[in-house]
Amino acid sequence: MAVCVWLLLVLALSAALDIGRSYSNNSSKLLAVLNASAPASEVLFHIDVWTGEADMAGALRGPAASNLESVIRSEVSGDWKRGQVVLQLANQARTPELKRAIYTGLWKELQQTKQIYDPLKIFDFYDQLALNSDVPPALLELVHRAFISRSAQLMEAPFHTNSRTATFPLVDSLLHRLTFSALDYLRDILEALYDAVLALETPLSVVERLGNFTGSLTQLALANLQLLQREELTREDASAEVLDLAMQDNLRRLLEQPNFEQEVDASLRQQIYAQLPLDEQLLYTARKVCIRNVTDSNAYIYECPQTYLICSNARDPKKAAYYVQRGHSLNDSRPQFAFYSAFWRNRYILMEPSPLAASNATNAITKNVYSRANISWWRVVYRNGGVSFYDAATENSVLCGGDPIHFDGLERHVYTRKASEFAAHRAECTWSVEDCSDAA
Ligand SMILES: *[C@@H]1O[C@H](CO)[C@@H](O)[C@H](O)[C@H]1NC(C)=O
Ligand SMILES: *[C@@H]1O[C@H](CO)[C@@H](O)[C@H](O)[C@H]1NC(C)=O
Ligand SMILES: *[C@@H]1O[C@H](CO)[C@@H](O)[C@H](O)[C@H]1NC(C)=O
Ligand SMILES: *[C@@H]1O[C@H](CO)[C@@H](O)[C@H](O)[C@H]1NC(C)=O
Ligand SMILES: *[C@@H]1O[C@H](CO)[C@@H](O)[C@H](O)[C@H]1NC(C)=O
Ligand SMILES: *[C@@H]1O[C@H](CO)[C@@H](O)[C@H](O)[C@H]1NC(C)=O
Ligand SMILES: *[C@@H]1O[C@H](CO)[C@@H](O)[C@H](O)[C@H]1NC(C)=O
Ligand SMILES: CC(=O)N[C@H]1CO[C@H](CO)[C@@H](O)[C@@H]1O
Repeated sequence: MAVCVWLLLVLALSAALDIGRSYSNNSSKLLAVLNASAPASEVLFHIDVWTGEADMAGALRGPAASNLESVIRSEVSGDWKRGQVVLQLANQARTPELKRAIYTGLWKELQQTKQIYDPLKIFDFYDQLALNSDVPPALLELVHRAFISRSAQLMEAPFHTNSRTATFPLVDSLLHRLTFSALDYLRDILEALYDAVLALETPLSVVERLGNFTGSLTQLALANLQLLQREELTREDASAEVLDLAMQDNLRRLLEQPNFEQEVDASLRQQIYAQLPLDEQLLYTARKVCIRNVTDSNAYIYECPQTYLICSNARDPKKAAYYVQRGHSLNDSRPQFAFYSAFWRNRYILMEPSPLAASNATNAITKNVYSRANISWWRVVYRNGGVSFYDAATENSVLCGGDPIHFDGLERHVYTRKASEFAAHRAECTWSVEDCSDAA
């Protein structure tokens, strides 16, 4: 893009320009130009910002001609901070044309400094520029693009390391700075970032590295969702399942943050939940759920026919629907859930402590799951094909059912096993969650 602008500027500047208050510099060449005392003195500026022909043209015109570009150059003199002064000085320019010429010349000069590699510097400049009137939209766009691409470049670094413990303070501070800005900036940066890293690294590695990013919960939510939408990740191939699991790990780590619900807005949260397996999703989104046997669609858990124990019973949404209460463990903030039924006189599914869980006994069960008025928290673990429920207090017991040996007539009791024996009793201890929000 070669913009060659000849400006014949008549600077009709009044003698008294009210400057010098906001910056204490009185030896500014630019200021001297802008402060030209003679009213209607003609100052010829040749600006050829993109091709750098200015100097030559200026030289041809002789030393008498003022060359805005070289004035700005001497003003900036390789120091990014001096750009601030020029920005302020630009406000003193009497004509919009001159202002625009100064902004454009300034950007050209700033690009010569080493600081141009620092996206935060560009961002600050962009912010300040955007506050001014008369900035050419094309220039703003250019600075914006420079900011986006430098940011993306910086953020690439963590994706090209094998270490999962390396830290990237510059990336952290960039993300921190971005928390004060519209999410659109981050969206643009992520797009450029993923273009680059997905060309060089495997999708799995990109997902894993993103899992180690530190940023605000909203930023991380956005970054994961945006990565999920990439075509590179939706390809069906052998690694698809591994990739899904890694992605779900990332999302779960976000859900485990106690502030997730307060910090991340509802629409973003819904998009995150939607990426989880259905059983898991419902625990976050449904008002009421039913819990049933994965393979037997006529075995739902609720109060037994004759006792206050919990049984596997025939399908009956009215009886099986439990309100989901969501909480976070005090220990480590991970999500935990309680199941409460209005139908069963406002009782919860409660597990009493099991002495078995701490003992040496193997292959033993405890019937310690009741319908009780006290709240009882469960930790839910998601595994292929279903979910498992552990007592949140100790995580030493897991909810199981379905073995007729432990039934008692009409009472098809559920029971708990030692958590360490889950693998040996997978089918007995894996459940399915259904949406029963509409159950009366
Ligand atoms: C410029 O500023 C310095 C110190 O701030 C002062 O001593 C000097 O007189 C000033 N010069 C003019 C021309 O105002
Ligand atoms: C600006 O113009 C005024 C009046 O002509 C003059 O006194 C002052 O020294 C000028 N300042 C600069 C920095 O040239
Ligand atoms: C990076 O992620 C992995 C996998 O979740 C985790 O084990 C590791 O602790 C994380 N490293 C840091 C520095 O957070
Ligand atoms: C549990 O096992 C340990 C060693 O395996 C043994 O020393 C201990 O006596 C056992 N406790 C019970 C209650 O059987
Ligand atoms: C139920 O909660 C009440 C009040 O918090 C408490 O006093 C009681 O011991 C609890 N009962 C059980 C079985 O945990
Ligand atoms: C929670 O913390 C307490 C006290 O530090 C500890 O005894 C208990 O085992 C922890 N529970 C879990 C599930 O980690
Ligand atoms: C589900 O039903 C099957 C078949 O009856 C049984 O083997 C299994 O233990 C049951 N699982 C649960 C969690 O109830
Ligand atoms: C902040 C700044 O640029 N100050 C300069 C103002 O001009 C004096 C000379 O008058 C310089 O020495 C300062 O560096």
